Amino acid sequence: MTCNDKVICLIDMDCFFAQVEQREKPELLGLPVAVFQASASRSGVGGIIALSYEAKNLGVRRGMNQQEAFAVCKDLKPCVVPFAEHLRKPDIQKYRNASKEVFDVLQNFFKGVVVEKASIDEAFIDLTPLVDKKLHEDRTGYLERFEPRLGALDSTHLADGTDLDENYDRAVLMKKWYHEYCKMDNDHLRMLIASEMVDALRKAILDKTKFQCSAGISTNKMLAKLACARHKPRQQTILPHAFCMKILDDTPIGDVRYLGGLTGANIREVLNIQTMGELAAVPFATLEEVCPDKANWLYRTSRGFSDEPVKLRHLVSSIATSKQFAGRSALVSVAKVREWLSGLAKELCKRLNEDRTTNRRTATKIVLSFSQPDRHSSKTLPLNTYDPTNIFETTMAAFESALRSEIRGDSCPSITCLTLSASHFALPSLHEQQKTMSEWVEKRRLERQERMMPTTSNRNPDDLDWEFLQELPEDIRAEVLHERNLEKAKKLKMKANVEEPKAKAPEKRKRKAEPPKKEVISKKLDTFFKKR
Ligand code: DCP
Repeated sequence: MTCNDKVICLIDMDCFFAQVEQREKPELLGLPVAVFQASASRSGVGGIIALSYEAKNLGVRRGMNQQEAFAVCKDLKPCVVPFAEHLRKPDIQKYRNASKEVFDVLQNFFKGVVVEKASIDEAFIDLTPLVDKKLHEDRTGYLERFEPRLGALDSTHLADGTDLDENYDRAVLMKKWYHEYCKMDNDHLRMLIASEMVDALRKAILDKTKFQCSAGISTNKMLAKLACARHKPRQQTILPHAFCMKILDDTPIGDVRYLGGLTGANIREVLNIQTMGELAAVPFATLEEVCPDKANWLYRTSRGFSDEPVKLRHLVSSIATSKQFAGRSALVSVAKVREWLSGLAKELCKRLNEDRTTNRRTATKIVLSFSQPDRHSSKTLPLNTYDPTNIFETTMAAFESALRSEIRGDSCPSITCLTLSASHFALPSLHEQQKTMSEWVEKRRLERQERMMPTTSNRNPDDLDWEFLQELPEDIRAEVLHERNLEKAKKLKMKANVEEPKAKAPEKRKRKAEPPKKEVISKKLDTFFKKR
């Protein structure tokens, strides 16, 4: 049983949506803030989806409605997720944009590591290569240099099982661990090296986005997640593999990655156990009997082993819009389904277009899913256009076709959920890439020209538009600059020739040496597009 030689970190933003609201309205910083879901009900406000730690500490809980929340905390500051443009359903684009800011930092902070987007506010990072490089470069030097810095890791905790005790002293435990384990054992030292890196990363996230986060550092994703949850917010926790049984022993089965749902509930019920420690005590033969397809995985997981790699992923693999119609709000008429599906298609297209602009990719499949009280159905269709009318008509036809025998006039069977999900992204065709780039370059050029209009008279006509230049792809920029330098050199040479009595006619040379600036740029752009 190997695979505990990795160094994996989980970054989890603290009370993410609440932080986004607090950054937008700084007067809410340090106060109990609750983010409520928008709701189509009369009040327009649904349950709580995120809470600042001040609100959590006062006893407000996720899922509470307004009345329940204010009964617990009368000073609660409510924020409500806005409705989408085309539908009376919540629009979380603001939080997605904030998430992108965080992921931009995550992707660029370390060189040569794999970052996996796990959710809107969580990422796994495989730090193994960076940590091993540091360890093997100069182990002794690292330890000598590190010692005075131990105190600086003031938000780092060690999960050894005593870290949740009442008399837990973070600094004392860290110091003891450093002297008794890190100095002697590379498995522990690697965790320490990683914790310095993660500390720096968290500071960079705060610096660039103003958002606070927590982190877990361990030998696999499952343990990193458990570690992260132990000390929140604004903290990071190390869980060396040697201590993982001390943690797993008391960990409820449902707290473990992939065991929070039905699988975990079944295991608890069938084996009549509650914790990972109890699961580890179940003989393999029994696991094989009750859960043959997962026995091996359960056996290893309960002992803190997991091979699940950190996958290179920073883009979502599908984009979906969905709406639930619970209880009496279930849709029972074709007209209502049409209305909602049309709104969902518009909303989906808006997001797909944004995604195409940002990520330069196009979805090629769309799945229509709908739920009825007793069943769930879905239909996968090709996606050839981002036109909302076309998507609506295609998916509506699929819906009507699937329920053909049950639809009577305008009445249809009760629908409790409608979802449109686009996936199977492809990179744009070469032709499309060239078209988009040309359009973009032309648009930017016109914008710049417009902005420069009033001041053109003050400008040296030989000047390049530096702002515009900065936005060009790097290779074109280099070529344009090179061309400009050549021009300058020619001009200087020409000037020298004019001053020399034996120089040739300057007029003729001048015309040859000074091609109009725009021609030079567009020639280079043409070459660029041909190359692509
Ligand atoms: N979220 C949501 N609906 C839920 C759960 C979460 O819309 N049922 C949103 C709001 C959260 C964000 O996702 O801010 C991230 O969820 P987390 O579970 O990571 O919780 P928080 O970041 O809010 O808090 P914590 O600091 O405990 O991670």
